[in-house]
Amino acid sequence: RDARLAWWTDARFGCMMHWGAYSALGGEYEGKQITGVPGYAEQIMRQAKITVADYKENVVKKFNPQKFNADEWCQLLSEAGMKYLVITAKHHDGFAVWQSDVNDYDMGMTPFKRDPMMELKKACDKFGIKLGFYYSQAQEWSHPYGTYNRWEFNHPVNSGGCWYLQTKNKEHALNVGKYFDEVAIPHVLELSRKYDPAIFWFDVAFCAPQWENNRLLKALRAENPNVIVNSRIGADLGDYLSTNDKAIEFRLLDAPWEGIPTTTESYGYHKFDKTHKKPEELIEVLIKATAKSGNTMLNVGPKGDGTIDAADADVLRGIGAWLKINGES
Ligand code: FUL
Repeated sequence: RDARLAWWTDARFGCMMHWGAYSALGGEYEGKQITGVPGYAEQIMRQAKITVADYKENVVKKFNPQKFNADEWCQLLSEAGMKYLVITAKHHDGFAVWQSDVNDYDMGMTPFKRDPMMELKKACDKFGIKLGFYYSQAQEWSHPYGTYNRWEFNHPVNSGGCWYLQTKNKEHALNVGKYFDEVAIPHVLELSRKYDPAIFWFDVAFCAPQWENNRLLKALRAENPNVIVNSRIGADLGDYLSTNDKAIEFRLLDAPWEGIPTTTESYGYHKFDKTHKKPEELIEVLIKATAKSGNTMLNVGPKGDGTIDAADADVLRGIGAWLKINGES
């Protein structure tokens, strides 16, 4: 584990990005603000109870980030002094933000057609930034046996609880392995082979049975023994500990850890959230975390058109300006 983590421990400062079809909504659906502040704009599908069919039709098929430019993103990250990027390859909505051979619920379904993950991989290599993927393995709203996915009215596995509640539906509980076999495992292996990511950042392990998390990790490790995995794969199997969402907590642990603060109060782009933190506040977070041997992975949510919100870019540049004078490299 120490050998795997060497570059990561050294890096200290990275960028997290939540970006997908939901980014184009920015917390609003059919003319109504759905996501509150604070809130998780990346989860608008659940919040607005959008069915999978409607999500595909009204959201995914309209996702067209025409202004996306991977070099520009990497340039900004470099200016900010960030050494790695972890971006949502797939969030809970199940939509693959790359060109996938696993199924057609991917970038091929959008008018954009390009492969943002491949473009980012190339740009990251060029700028010396390590690229990692956030992959929501344990919460998946698009597959019939995905977990925590049925808020559609009258479905027995309704929202409000993770795995232990879902076990109330026997049929669902017995078949969750199908989702892992058909989607999560092939997706993760494909991402590993195609883009050779430096990190897999998994999430909410407790929304799926631990044995399925284990099966996924085993398949990944067989394919890619050196990739770094965070703790949200469950059962202490990760290489390092992720803190709670948004928590600006400073731990003194005998284990590698990483905080995931956000520039606003949402991970995905939220057009109603104007709570951007000042660079000074985030510099303080970074200093305190570093002093306690932790990493800071600061989240920004790029917009649906592929650009990074100007207010976020200002925050990043502000941190970078300070690091240039006071940072190590
Ligand atoms: C959470 C997710 O449910 C949020 O949407 C977000 O991705 C955060 C980093 O992890 O638990």
